[in-house]
This record gives sequence, structure tokens and C-alpha cells, in this order.
Amino acid sequence: MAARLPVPVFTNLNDAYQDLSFAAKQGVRWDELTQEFEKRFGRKPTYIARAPGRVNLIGEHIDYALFGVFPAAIEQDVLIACAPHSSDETPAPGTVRAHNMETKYAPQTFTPMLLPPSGLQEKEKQAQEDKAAASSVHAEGWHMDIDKTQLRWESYVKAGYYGVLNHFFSPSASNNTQPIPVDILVTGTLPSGSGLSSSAAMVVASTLVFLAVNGKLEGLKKGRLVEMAVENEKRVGVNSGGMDQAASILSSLNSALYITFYPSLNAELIPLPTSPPRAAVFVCANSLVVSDKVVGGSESSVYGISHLPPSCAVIKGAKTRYNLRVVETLVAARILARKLNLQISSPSKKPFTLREVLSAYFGLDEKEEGAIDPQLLGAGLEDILTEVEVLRPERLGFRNDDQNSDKGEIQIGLTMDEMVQASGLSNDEFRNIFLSWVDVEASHFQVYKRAKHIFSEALRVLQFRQLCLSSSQSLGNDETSTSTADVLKSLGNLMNASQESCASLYECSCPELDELTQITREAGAYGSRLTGAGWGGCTISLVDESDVQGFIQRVKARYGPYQNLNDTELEEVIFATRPGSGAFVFKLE
Ligand code: NG1
Repeated sequence: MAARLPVPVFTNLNDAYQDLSFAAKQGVRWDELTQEFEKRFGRKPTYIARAPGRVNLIGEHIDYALFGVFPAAIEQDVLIACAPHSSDETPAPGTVRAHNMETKYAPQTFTPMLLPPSGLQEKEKQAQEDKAAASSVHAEGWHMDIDKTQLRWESYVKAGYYGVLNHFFSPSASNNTQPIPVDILVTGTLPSGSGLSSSAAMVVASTLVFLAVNGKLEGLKKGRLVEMAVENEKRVGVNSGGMDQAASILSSLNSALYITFYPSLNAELIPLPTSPPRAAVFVCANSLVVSDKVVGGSESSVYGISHLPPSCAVIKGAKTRYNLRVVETLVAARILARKLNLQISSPSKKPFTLREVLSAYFGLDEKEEGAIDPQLLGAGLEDILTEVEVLRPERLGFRNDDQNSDKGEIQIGLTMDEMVQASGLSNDEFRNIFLSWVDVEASHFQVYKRAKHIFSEALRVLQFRQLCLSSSQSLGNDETSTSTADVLKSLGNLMNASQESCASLYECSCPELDELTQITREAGAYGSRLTGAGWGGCTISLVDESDVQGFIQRVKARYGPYQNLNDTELEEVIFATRPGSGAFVFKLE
């Protein structure tokens, strides 16, 4: 399976992209990057790492609950060129000169600092750690300032570098070598904050260049790289699932990935009914609302690899959005397990997920027995969806239905005190398990709605997967065209149901995404939904291939923010996409 394969290293773009015309088109960009690198650093790059973004076809906000998701890599990507540092100076080990092709992003130079070994200079070490913890991330061994309170383009480069330093240049390693000083140049075609996973692409590409230039790539398996990239991205301040990094690394041309995380990472390539000779495509349409899930920022773009129009709105981030959802779902898992009398062992009182609750509900120890069959999983999800009702506040004994309707929808949530009480933990224990590692803010916590979304969305993913599989098996059959139309309709219905659930239960849509998904359906899409974290960013729609251009024109005519875009700008914000290949490293001769 894909995760066990080595990270590919190519010396020829046709092999890398497996598509001659696409490779030729991309070649122009690669040449520009190489020439610009030479102009800035006085030598050719030795490696270029490429990591694609992804669209999630279905399965939103369920990766961190450890349920399977269904993304595909797209053609848009991040490229990072690198070479060992060249100048007359001799910089400190590991120093990085980082440039971005986007001129508004100023060049940065940073040097990782090796923290003193434990036991030695303890006081100084403590002082450094305190300072590091105040505003940035600290890792044992090497330290770099990553300011989590601001969005800075180089933070994603540093995040990737961190993992490489701490895994391969650990001060305690017997072959204690030093990282070499490196020059890098970044470019990309992924709009940031649009749900196409530009952050994961940056972190994956960064991890790859630092591995390559330091000679640490050999034998590295894709699965190991996924783990490193997930860990690395956490350093920027998002407790993300793992879907984006897995999609960017494990994807393959013309297939989507069914990625599961429990009991361990697994990725299954699933042919889509949109692959040739089928006749439908996925179309991405950007709402032009920048979803800022990390900090409540005021910048209009994250790391300068996009050309979004300056009019983009910015939405505030993590405390009340992404990270809050992560906490709500973990608390939901705890309360549900308690209400269903399920015993879940979790080492050192770590929170457990809704996926683990489902496993205990089956009475299975999947960690021992391996993941259960998708059909059985689907049946279990249907059952547990009826049990989720026990999470409603009135069923938890807090208020009754009449009071709920009087006070409106928001009252379906629990206050902090109610949540602590329902968890059966003391206040201190609760805060220690659920809140000590993350900063969140809410007057009411929506454990019922979040759990209901997660179980129903996980079920839709399984239904989507099954439809794609059965449709690929019917290929070659005389009745294929009729059945393909039915399959596309059913896939579209699942996408619409997912959007509805994201909007009403998970509350991760926004008025613009609601409007755009509505417009795309009326413009002829089989189905349409937000993709990625939401609160802005892109929609994904399933559309007849023969009608793509007409579809795009109809959407353009009706979606207000597209009115003043010229053709080039329009191509950037609404485009058909097909599943592309995953990350690779290119070695220049
Ligand atoms: P985007 O929107 O691409 O950043 C985020 C998470 C995913 C997943 C989706 C919601 C990160 C890096 N990625 O995706 O893991 O949880 O939201 O399905 O935070």
C-alpha cells in the first residue's frame, strides 16, 4: 500500500508527473524557478521538492476524530528549490536563507539553535525554554522561533525543518552530524486560506527539501513522511488531523484516496467515476472569503503563494473555530462513552476520539485485531447515530426541550460547568485533559451537534467510497452510461447532504459558501459542498465534463465577488480539477 512505498526521487519531469502535456506545461514554471534561484543565490538548485494541495471530496472535520476521509491531490502545488549555502561567509550550521518568489514576502534568514544537553547549564536552558514557550514553539534539541500569534510565510518552512532537525540531527544521536547551511526559494500556485491545503503542501515540501539537501531521504517511506509532516504542522498552531499531509504525499494520478487513521494510517486508492472514459469532473470554486483557522489575523493571505484579489474578506480563527471543534468532539467522545457505559483505556488520561468510542461500542479491540471491514463500520455508524441523542442537553439532565426552543438553537450546547459535570471529571481533571494544550473560547459547547455531524459524515464517506467502487466495477458493462448517471446523481446527493451537515451541525460554513454551493447546484452541478476547514475557502462541485465552460460562466454571472474578475483571475478562482500525483523530490543533474 501507498504508505509503505519510498518517497520518490525523479530526474525527469515526465516520469514525475506521468503526463507529457502536463509536464511540459509545468516545465516552464520549473525553469523560471531554477533561473530565479541561480540569480538570487549564484548557483543552480540541487533539489526541488514538490507537494500538491488537495480537495477533500467528502469527509469534513472527521480526520481528527479518526474517521476515514476521501481527498484527492490537485495539480496546484508548492515548489521549493534548494542548494547548500553558497557565499564567502561561513554561516552557523543549519542556517537557512529563505526567499519567496512572491516579492511582497521579504527574504528571511534564520539559524536553528541547539539547546544545551539536559543536566548541563540547566538554568540557562530553563530560561531559554521559558522564553520559547511564551510566544513560540519549543522542541527538545533544536529550537527556532515560530511565532504562533502571527501568520508568517516562513513559519511553514521552519515547521518542516523542525522535524528534520529533531529526527535526524538529534544531539544525542551517536553519529552526531550537523545540518548544513541551506538556501531555498519557494513558489506556489495554491491560494492560501482556501481549503486547498496550501499549509500542508508548504510543510511537506519544506520537510522534503531539508531531508534531501542533508542527504537524509534514502529509504524514507511515504507513511513516515506523513507522520513527520503532521507533527511538523502542529508547530504552527493547528491541531490538525492528518488528511492533508496524507493526501499531499500518498496521492496518485486519476484516483481519490480513502484514508483511514485508526488503528493506524492506511490509504486505499479508489478510482473515481470521473476518470476517463467517464464524463464528469470536479470543479473548485473559491468563495473568496479567506478562512483563517490559525489566529484571528488581519492579513489578507497566509504565506504569499497566492494571487487572491485584495478584496478577500478575512475570518477569525482557531480559538472559536478549528481548535474549538477539536475540543468539542473530544469532550463529546468522553460524555458519549460514559452515557453508553463503554470502557476505553487511554494512557495517561489522554483524550480519546469518537472513532475509539465506536470501536468500543462494537466491543472490538481494533488495535489488536486490525481495522474492521467498511461495511461493518457503516452498520455500526447507523446504530450509534441513534445513540447520539443522549448528548442532547435535556437528555443529559440540564434543561428541557421547551427551554431549548425558547432560547434558540445556541442553547443546544452545554456551558463549561455543564460539560465538566457531564464528563464525570473534576474541574481540574477536565481542564488538564481537554484544555491544557489548547486555547479555545465559547459560551456554549455543542457536543451533540458535533458528534452527530461526525458520525453521519463518516457514514457518507463510506457510501461515497462504495458508489465509486461499484461504478468502477461496472465499467465495460453495456449499461454503464445509465448507471454512471445514477452514480453521479447519488454522489451529488451525498455532497449536498455533507454541505447541509457542515452548515447546520458543524457550523463551519459561512453565508458566501452557502450561496456559492446553491448557485453551483442551480448552474447544473450534481452536488456541491465546501472543502477543507470551511468558514470560507473553496467549494467543490461535481459537474458534467461537456458542460464545464458553460457551468463556469453561469456561476460567474451569479456570484457577486466574481463580477469584476478578468479571465486570468477567474481561472484562478474557479477551475476543473482531476486527481493528480503526490509529492516528490526532483534531483537536478
Ligand atoms: P484545510 O482547510 O486544508 O487547512 C483542515 C485540516 C484538515 C481537516 C480539514 C477539515 C489542517 C492542516 N488541516 O484543512 O486536517 O481537519 O480542515 O476537514 O489543519
